Amino acid sequence: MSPATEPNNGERWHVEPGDVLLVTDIQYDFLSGGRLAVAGGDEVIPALNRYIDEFVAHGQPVYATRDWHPAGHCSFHEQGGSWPVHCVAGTSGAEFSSSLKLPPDTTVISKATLQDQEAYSSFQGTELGSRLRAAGIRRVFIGGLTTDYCVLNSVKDARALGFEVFVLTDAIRAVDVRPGDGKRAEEEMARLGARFITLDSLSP
Ligand code: VGL
Ligand code: ZN
Repeated sequence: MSPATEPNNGERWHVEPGDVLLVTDIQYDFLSGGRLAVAGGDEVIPALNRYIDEFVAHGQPVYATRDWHPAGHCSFHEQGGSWPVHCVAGTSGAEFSSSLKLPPDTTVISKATLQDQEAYSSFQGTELGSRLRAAGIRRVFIGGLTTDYCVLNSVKDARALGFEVFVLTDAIRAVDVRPGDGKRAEEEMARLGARFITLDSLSP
């Protein structure tokens, strides 16, 4: 890891008013046995559950995004896209993992819902940005799947919208279609001003 993506730089962090936790795409199709299984994807769930506990304990909101494609979405191989069929709205593969302990008042954001448009960012074509603004959010803490697609593109948009961004290094995994994609995504997020944190540096 290059210095900029080294977690924490010795800094501690804690949850404050104005913070949101953005849990990205913890859906069966991205997990082991799924149609677009991400290596190590399941490993982020226990970490995310601990982040969730921390945000709930501080009364701060949790948002969960889901890839939510129509059948025949343009991103599928059959349509000339890059991916196997995955996360088709309403199917079991698109459901959140039952191991993920989302609070009852979680706000769910569905993305990439239009047939002819790929949308890796959770902000693209959704109400996420306006909802976070309306809720007075200043800092976005993002974890989940996948580092090199949804997390990267969501971080880009969050930074462009003026949010501070913290990437949960111990709760993300990459698809790595090309080896090193995840690492390069982390470097790009660092260039954009995102900071990298882990549970280890949570203030006691
Ligand atoms: C994603 C691959 C295909 C993502 C979505 O949300 O990261 N990756 N579709
Ligand atoms: Zn997708």
